[in-house]
Amino acid sequence: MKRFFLVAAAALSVTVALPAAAQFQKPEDAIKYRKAAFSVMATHFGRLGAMANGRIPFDAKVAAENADIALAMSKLPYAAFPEGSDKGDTKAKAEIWTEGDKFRASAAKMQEEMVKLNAAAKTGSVDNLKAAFGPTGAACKGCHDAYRKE
Ligand code: ASC
Repeated sequence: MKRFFLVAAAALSVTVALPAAAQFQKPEDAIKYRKAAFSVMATHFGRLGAMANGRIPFDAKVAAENADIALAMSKLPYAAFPEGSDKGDTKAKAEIWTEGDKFRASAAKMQEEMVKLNAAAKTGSVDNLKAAFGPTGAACKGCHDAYRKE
């Protein structure tokens, strides 16, 4: 039994360590996956924005919950840009693959801002949330302007 678990654990670690492209059977699977992650991120980021902008009342617990989901989603999309996934139902620009380092830096910037936004949301202060929301949105926009087609 112990041996079974060791083998299962080893198999799992191999799966996790596979390169991003190998995790998707087809380019359209990667496209669907990254769009889903961005969509969930946008939904929960948007709820934080509604609180930051006073469109809905600030609630510290709700802010923390939304910030956790947005943060978790921010980590997911970038394993889902394998070569060949520039074609199909996607607005991804070719530059994602021709200037990969810049693209990844732009993604990392958003992820850093999302960590700060998460921390801000958890202070329980709407002013902290407001201060962190703008830079995070700017990081989203920076990547969209450079790497997303209209
Ligand atoms: C959002 C959302 C984005 C970003 C971006 C910021 O709420 O869904 O993609 O903010 O529009 O400019």
